[in-house]
Amino acid sequence: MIDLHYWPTPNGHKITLFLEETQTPYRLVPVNIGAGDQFKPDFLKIAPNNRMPAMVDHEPLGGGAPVSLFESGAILLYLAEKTGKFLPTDVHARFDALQWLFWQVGGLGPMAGQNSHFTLYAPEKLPYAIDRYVNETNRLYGVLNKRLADREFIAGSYSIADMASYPWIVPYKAHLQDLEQFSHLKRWFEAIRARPATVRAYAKETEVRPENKPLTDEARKLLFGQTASNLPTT
Ligand SMILES: N[C@@H](CCC(=O)N[C@@H](CS)C(=O)NCC(=O)O)C(=O)O
Repeated sequence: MIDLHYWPTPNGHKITLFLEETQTPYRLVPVNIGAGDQFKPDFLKIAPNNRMPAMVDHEPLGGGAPVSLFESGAILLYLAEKTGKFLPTDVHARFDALQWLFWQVGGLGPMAGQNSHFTLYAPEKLPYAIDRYVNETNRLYGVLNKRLADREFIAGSYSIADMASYPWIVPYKAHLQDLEQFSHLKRWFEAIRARPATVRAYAKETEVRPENKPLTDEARKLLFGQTASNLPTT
């Protein structure tokens, strides 16, 4: 059985997308990041970066001790290797998919995340910061749109590269982006949204968070006031 330490955010959805596509049995362990669960000592043993998702596979291939992982890209790669699905084995196709997986975790995710921070959450609306991240998100949407001009999915067939990027396009309105300007991206987005596994993955949201309430002041402090002092020293 796999334990998925999860909260329904874009990075959390990446992993439920994979698990639902492959119908892999898993148990959701909620990590309420607005309540500070990411700082609990047991969670930090699995995820020293105090971010979810994290995963513990109690039945790794070949047996042995459980495999415990943090970072969504590492988790997707592990699951693809374990199941033999959604990542090609041919060296060219495999690294074609992996470079786009890394593009998402190093580019689209962090930039769109800062976009949301400055447009939605920052107490002051700072035009420089908003322009910087809205424009960078726009550029990245454009890169993905171009990539999808001559192929159905990012690496040809549906893969972990698509599962990593899709949840970061879902909030396109909040990112102040217009999908009509990105016709190939829009076609890809709608195709993934219609997959039964995508519908099941996004339905997991209400299992752990029946109501999506606005952030409280306490949650804001927890999420946006972090320094090294939030982490235990031992
Ligand atoms: N690079 C990480 C990013 C994970 C991440 O930023 N997770 C956020 C939610 S989307 C989180 O756990 N935030 C908790 C916090 O900020 O304390 C990954 O891809 O797994």
